[in-house]
Amino acid sequence: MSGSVSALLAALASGEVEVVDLSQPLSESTPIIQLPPPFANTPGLKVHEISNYDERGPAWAWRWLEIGEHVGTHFDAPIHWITGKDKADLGTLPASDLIGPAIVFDRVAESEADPDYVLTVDDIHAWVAEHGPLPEGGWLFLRTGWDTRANDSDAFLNAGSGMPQTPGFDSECARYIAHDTPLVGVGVETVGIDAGGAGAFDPPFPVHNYLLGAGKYGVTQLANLAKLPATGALVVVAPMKLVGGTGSPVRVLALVPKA
Ligand code: 23J
Ligand code: MN
Repeated sequence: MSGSVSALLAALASGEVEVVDLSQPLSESTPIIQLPPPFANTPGLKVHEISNYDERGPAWAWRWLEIGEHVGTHFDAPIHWITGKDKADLGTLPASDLIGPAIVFDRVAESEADPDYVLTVDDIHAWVAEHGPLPEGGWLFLRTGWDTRANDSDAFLNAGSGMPQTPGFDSECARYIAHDTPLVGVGVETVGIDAGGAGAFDPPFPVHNYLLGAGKYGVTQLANLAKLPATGALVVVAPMKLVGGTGSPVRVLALVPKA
């Protein structure tokens, strides 16, 4: 229906629909995941100047970037994990998967009380009983309040005990979302789509294992989920179209109807 896009544009122009930026600022101090030995770790962002309106380029400024694929608010493609190695990368995934309905689980209080809090299949059933069925092609966002820690790497990674303690999903919930729901992806506020302790889950890193193995997607380090309703927002998830890419920084935008 040609009128539906016009209606959306009118709602954006009038402020009835608001654009909410769900990406964190990306800088050289953006927290990055720290895997334990013997695993290799990713570099964060390093910005190099090419010219800055100077003798290297009198009328222009430009820079080049040194960065890992999995830094800051970023996208996990199916080929990031061995279970998804024959599935899509950033250059091949269908763009239609990158726009869809967003649903939000608010677990701020639970995560504050227990940094190892994990969402379960029962929680999904309870959410469905309250809000209705999980949407086809939808993105499930887990709001934990972790975005308030994003400027403090120690608090964000929360590994003071030796093991990272950050909230996420339990293994059965990850398997359920991957295999038994019409969702295409999950988004979290933490450094990775798996809980901090998920290296010790069965299987290890179950969200990576099941979700990416099912050809679905993950997004990390989201901000501003507090501005989204439980249902009713539309989300645009835009990673780089990087040939062979396992992930990339991503701009995530939500269109939210004013209450
Ligand atoms: C590699 C291994 C384990 C994890 C990760 C990467 C990520 O969190 C990531 O950014 O994909 S948990
Ligand atoms: Mn990643």
